[in-house]
Amino acid sequence: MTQIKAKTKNLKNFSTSTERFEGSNLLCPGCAHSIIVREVLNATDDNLILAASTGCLEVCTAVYPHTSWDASWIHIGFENGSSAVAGAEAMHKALKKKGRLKQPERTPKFVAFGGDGATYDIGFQWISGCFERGHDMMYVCLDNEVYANTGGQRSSSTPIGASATTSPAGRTSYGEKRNKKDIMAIMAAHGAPYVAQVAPNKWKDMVKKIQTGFATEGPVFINAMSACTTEWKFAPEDTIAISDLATESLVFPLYEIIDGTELNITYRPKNVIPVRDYLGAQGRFKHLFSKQYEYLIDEWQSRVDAKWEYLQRREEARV
Ligand SMILES: Cc1ncc(C[n+]2csc(CCOP(=O)(O)OP(=O)(O)O)c2C)c(N)n1
Ligand code: SF4
Repeated sequence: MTQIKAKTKNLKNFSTSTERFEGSNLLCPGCAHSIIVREVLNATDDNLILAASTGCLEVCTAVYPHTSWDASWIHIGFENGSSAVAGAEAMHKALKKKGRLKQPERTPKFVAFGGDGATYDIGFQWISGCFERGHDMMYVCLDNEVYANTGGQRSSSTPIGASATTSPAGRTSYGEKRNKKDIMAIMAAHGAPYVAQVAPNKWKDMVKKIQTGFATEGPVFINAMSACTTEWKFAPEDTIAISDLATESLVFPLYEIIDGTELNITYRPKNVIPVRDYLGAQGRFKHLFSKQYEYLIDEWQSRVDAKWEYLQRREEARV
């Protein structure tokens, strides 16, 4: 598990990088998936071997005979983008050992993308297997907290109180009943050399983490908050504003975990804003502002405060 200090690309290098996610796509205007993917791919000049699980990203960027991907790219099942990339990585290693590569010194970066449905739920056992076997790859979860592509069903990433099509809010329900699964803790528990949470509004933080991930030997997990204009119900032009509300309220804290233990908080808002502001900006939480369900907003705040306290203690304790 070798960690190499990453050389951070600056904005100028970044803006002049060859685009490998380009042209048109059918993602909704304002979809954060495309911003994240572009930032991930631009973070390296190395060759790329990519996979995408079924979901908005795959469906909207590879409508035969068109493609937005100017790199080696595969879509296989909803559940196993991770194993496709792990297979390519293993094959590359084997061919190198046999001396059958034309440019053995040029090892590509292996990256799999999946939504939270593909990651937290349906593809989880494949991802876990890849991490247990220690493949040299990066897995990026585009976490929009819902199965967006099939109509907005709840996933185990959907936060409590959100209205989703299979957990709708109404007179007898405040929407999703369970707390979001802590995928960061789960992936870190695999002993992965690098696990990090990123958000597209914090561009520098994100690129630094992606570059650290690319410079790390072994499996890397990135959980990327991906605001979804359609299912979170906000105006397409507000994607970055909503992302700002998420990171400034600490609903979506930015941190990394090295070798399964060392936790570093990478962004501390100067003025932490109330969780209420984040919830109030999205239609999926609209019902929480009714008399009947308002108590949940305080519960939300307490949960976010407790998690922040926990992260700070973990960071301080270095365990
Ligand atoms: C094994 C399997 N089950 C269900 C589906 C149907 N399906 C296609 S995309 C999708 C939802 C994808 O959700 P997510 O992974 O969260 O990505 P998003 O679309 O939100 O980006 C589902 C359920 C499928 N293709 N394969
Ligand atoms: S439904 Fe959401 S995740 Fe899917 S393309 Fe639209 S904004 Fe993006």
